[in-house]
Amino acid sequence: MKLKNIDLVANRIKEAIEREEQIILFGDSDMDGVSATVIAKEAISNAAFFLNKKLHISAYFPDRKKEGYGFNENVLDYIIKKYPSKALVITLDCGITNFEEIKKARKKGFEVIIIDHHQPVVDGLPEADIIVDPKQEGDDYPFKDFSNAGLSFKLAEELLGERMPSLLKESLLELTAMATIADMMPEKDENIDYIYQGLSKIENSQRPILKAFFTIFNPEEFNSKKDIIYKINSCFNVANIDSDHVSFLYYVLTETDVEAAKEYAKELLEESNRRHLEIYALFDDAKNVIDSKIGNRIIFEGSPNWSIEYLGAVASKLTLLYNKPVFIYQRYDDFSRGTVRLPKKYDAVKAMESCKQLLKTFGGHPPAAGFTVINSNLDKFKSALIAYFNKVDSE
Ligand SMILES: [Mn+2]
Repeated sequence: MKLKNIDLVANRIKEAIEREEQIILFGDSDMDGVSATVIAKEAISNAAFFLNKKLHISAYFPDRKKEGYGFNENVLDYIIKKYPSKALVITLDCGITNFEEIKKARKKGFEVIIIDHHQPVVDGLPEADIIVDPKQEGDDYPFKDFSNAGLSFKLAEELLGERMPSLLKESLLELTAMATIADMMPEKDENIDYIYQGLSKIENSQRPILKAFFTIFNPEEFNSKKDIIYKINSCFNVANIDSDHVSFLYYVLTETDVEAAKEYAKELLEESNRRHLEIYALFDDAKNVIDSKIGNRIIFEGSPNWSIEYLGAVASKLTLLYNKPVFIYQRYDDFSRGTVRLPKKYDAVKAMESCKQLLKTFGGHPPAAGFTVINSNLDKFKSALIAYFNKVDSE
């Protein structure tokens, strides 16, 4: 059994390679999105090598701080300008909720493939040419909880089959394992295999940046190999995107020079330590505010000073501490951008769907999601959420 449409995507990519068409990968800018993009890029490059064709491929990412999540209008305009003669666009770890942008891309003559593991919204699917999403209607594949890197690995298998070189397979599985852990996907079924296989020899990785981290860290300071992976993932948790929409993490993961990779590893570790201090400071600040209103049904707080960059990590810690739904946001002049973490029994996507008319954008997974809301709707949004959670609890 196969994921719905994965064979169609592989065939379309092979055709694009044969015809030497321009392929554009568009990944989300977190560890899973970038890993999914790197895996797709390396698998497609290999397929082109077997077909003895010159490959035209490039990869872009959204600037989460400036543009928000996903395949946004800004980046689309950039692509339209840069590729006037059109291309095959493949979105990874995003796209399934980008109705307008995908419509526009196709109107401009681009072909669009979505490979996304996020939950489609109830209204249906965007008008893409091909969609792979295990959570879409009609996908009977029994396992649903792949990371997007896992979906890219499935694509690699479909593209290369028996011809996938074993070293490439090992290397792609390492990224799949790390992204599965980073995206907090449930460790069951195929995810267990990916993690087991991916981590089994990761300390001797062929990927210079991974090897570099294992050289820097003293294994005695960690309880397990998995703890080292958590640490490396926290170092990879940088969303720096340059003005050409290329992600720093993408450079890092694809760096082939061993010395350059060592420098990257040191730089990332320093940056990660600095970020941890920021997260603790913000967490303390949020805790003070929340403790002054301890009877509240949900945690719904924001501030102009709470950087969206750190809010995901802070929200996770707050949910653990208070065991309540957490909606925290950075407030800008006209709108606020926030992050959501919920205790296990709730679903963030459903919660926001219940009042989506108040929101500019929202998306994510049941336990973790994000939103953008006009400031004049903040109070209404909060009331609607409280009503939603009261209703769910009474059912
Ligand atoms: Mn993801």
